[in-house]
Amino acid sequence: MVKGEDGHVYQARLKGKFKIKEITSTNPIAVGDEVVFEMEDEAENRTIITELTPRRNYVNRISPANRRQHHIIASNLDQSLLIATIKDPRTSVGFIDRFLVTCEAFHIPAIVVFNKSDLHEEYETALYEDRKAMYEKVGYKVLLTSVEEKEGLEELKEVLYGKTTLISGHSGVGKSSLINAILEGANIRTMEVSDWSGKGMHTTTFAEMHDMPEGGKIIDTPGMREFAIADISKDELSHYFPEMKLRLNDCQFNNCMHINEPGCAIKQAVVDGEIHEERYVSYCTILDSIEDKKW
Ligand SMILES: Nc1nc2c(ncn2[C@@H]2O[C@H](COP(=O)(O)OP(=O)(O)OP(=O)(O)O)[C@@H](O)[C@H]2O)c(=O)[nH]1
Ligand SMILES: [Mg+2]
Ligand SMILES: [Zn+2]
Repeated sequence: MVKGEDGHVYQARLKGKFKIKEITSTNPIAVGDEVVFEMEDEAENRTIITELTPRRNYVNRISPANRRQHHIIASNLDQSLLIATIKDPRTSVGFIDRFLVTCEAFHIPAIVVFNKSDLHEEYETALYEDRKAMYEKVGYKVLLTSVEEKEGLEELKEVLYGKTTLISGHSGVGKSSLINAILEGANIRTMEVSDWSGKGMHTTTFAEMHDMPEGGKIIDTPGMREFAIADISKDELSHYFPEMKLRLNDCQFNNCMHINEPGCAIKQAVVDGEIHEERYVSYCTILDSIEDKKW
């Protein structure tokens, strides 16, 4: 679907050449792309996309279907919001960090939103406070919301106002519910409460951009089970952890990978409690997962 400058929504298909041109991506056109299109069949509201305007930026990941290709999640973004939950489902720090690293690499400001605060009891509240402190310390904005109890929605609205925002996260964290709560009358399909099994079901099946009446665009996406980082090499990874980036010059070796080199300022900062251990574990896990193509 494309939206014209006239505000109308049209059915669109790609001109043949698009399908072969960009073979490294599973989707030649992503939500957020700006395109040129021509009317193909006015009566049936069908158009043809003839040109893709160069992307200002985008977020991608390794395609879950084909590890040799990447999948463009969305393009031309001002910011991205990761919707996480402490409970039902649980979002791991590893998942959050892989998403944040990707946003850093593409220079897209990221915000972490913890939804379903109404489910928090003592244990979850403590865990949330810990996560919040951990991410705020490295410079990320953290919000707490509940669609159920209408908590934090005004603050969320303020963050979204006037910007193009990607909303991502696991399936079932409440991405579509949050967007519905913010856009009166949006009526996006969400999971029936009775259907909630905690696993394997996706209610949103394709990415869709919604206009905010006050200005701004929100992109709802299908839940991701995994987030595998694409296009980042081992030696640049630490640059995408803000708390590591600012200490890189303090390592004894300028090619330090911060694993077992002597005089490593990063490991020292972990020992001193200045870098959160869980963030360092994420770094090591991601480093391990990157296949270096250089040799
Ligand atoms: N308790 C509670 N439940 C919520 C909250 N927000 C959403 N839910 C419920 O969580 C379930 C999943 O919500 P969705 O909005 O469909 O989740 P989604 O992230 O869009 O999921 P996908 O489209 O599959 O990626 C639904 O049953 C919602 O009613 C919340 O703040 N508190
Ligand atoms: Mg959804
Ligand atoms: Zn080091």
